[in-house]
Amino acid sequence: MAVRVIMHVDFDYFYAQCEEIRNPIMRTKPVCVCVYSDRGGDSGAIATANYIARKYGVKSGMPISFAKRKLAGADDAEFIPVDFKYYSQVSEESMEEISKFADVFEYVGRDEAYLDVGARTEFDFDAAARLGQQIKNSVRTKTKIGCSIGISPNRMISKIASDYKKPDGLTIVRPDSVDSFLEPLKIVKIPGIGKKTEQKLSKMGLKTISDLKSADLFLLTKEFGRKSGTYIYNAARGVDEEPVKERAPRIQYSRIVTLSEDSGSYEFLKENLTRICSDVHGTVMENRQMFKVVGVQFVKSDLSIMSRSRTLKSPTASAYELQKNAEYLLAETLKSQGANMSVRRLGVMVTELSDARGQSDITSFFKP
Ligand code: DGT
Ligand code: CA
Ligand code: CA
Repeated sequence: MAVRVIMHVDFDYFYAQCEEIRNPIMRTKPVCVCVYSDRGGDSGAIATANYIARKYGVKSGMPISFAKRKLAGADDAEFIPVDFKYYSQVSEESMEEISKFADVFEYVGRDEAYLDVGARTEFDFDAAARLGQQIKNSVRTKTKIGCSIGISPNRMISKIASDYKKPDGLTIVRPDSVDSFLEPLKIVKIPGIGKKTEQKLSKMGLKTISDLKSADLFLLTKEFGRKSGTYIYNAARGVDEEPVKERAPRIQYSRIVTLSEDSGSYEFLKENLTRICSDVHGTVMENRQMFKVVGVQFVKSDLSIMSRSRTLKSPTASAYELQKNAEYLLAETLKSQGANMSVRRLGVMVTELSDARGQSDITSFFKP
């Protein structure tokens, strides 16, 4: 494959930085953005913290009470509840600006994106470095957001590079310095390699990417299966052929189907609703999102349209919550419409999306 120039942009301490932008006095203090659970008090977890709070040892996913203990010595520390709506606005505006600089723009989540910039930089890494700086400047001018950027011949290395020097980083890994960049890094820096895989590799005596290169493909596929083994083997060698795929930010997921017959029967509609919910939930999972609003849409026999929605107490990724709320909306609608409800098409949508990536430890706080 010909050389490519791929950029990964990641906003620094995103939610906490948004809070600093809204209220600049926060810039001088430790700031923790908290997801409070509905159990009250300090129960809940830290979504993220600014770099001042991180110096005290505060980390994403940490219980709030734990972070308060870490910050016991800082009486100016701020604990702010999450405001997903506001962060989404900041994200949308910033992403819109960034996307202007890409040949292909792939939105990944609220605070990150991949850009293929090969054509516009004529495959020149010096030009790409200047473009990276230009992007950082124009996002900062437009929304005040500071970000870190990694530039390399592929997605995997660029993702590692954007995290290499944070905050406000710009790291360029030219094709001829891929090996020297990767080799000293800890294996866990490879995207997709979690703590468990790291531990297993560590037991095999493999700690750095350089160590990992000594493991042959056969051993790795035996240990981790064909797919993961091959991925790990290639990753160690800086090989990743995955293209950047055009993808814009999503604001909702929905699916609507035409029923096998027009109907006003709760049982019949519920059966269909279950199937649609399961489809929508699958898409939400694939994209690793959570939702805060569930909606049900009806196209009636006379082709008039009706929709009802419910806002949940907190974002969730739960299939059960989706189903339960959709059923509630269906029952309510049938009740309010009485006998004259005849449905031709039925749909389910979820919106107010948020990123669920790397948040398995925190989703438990969203559940009763
Ligand atoms: P950094 O390291 O400067 O990029 O810091 P962040 O906070 O931007 O970290 P990143 O990129 O891993 O995550 C982006 C946003 O996603 C972050 O601002 C808040 C959210 N997030 C990250 N980890 C967690 C978590 O464990 N729980 C929750 N609720 N949100 C998280
Ligand atoms: Ca980030
Ligand atoms: Ca990120």
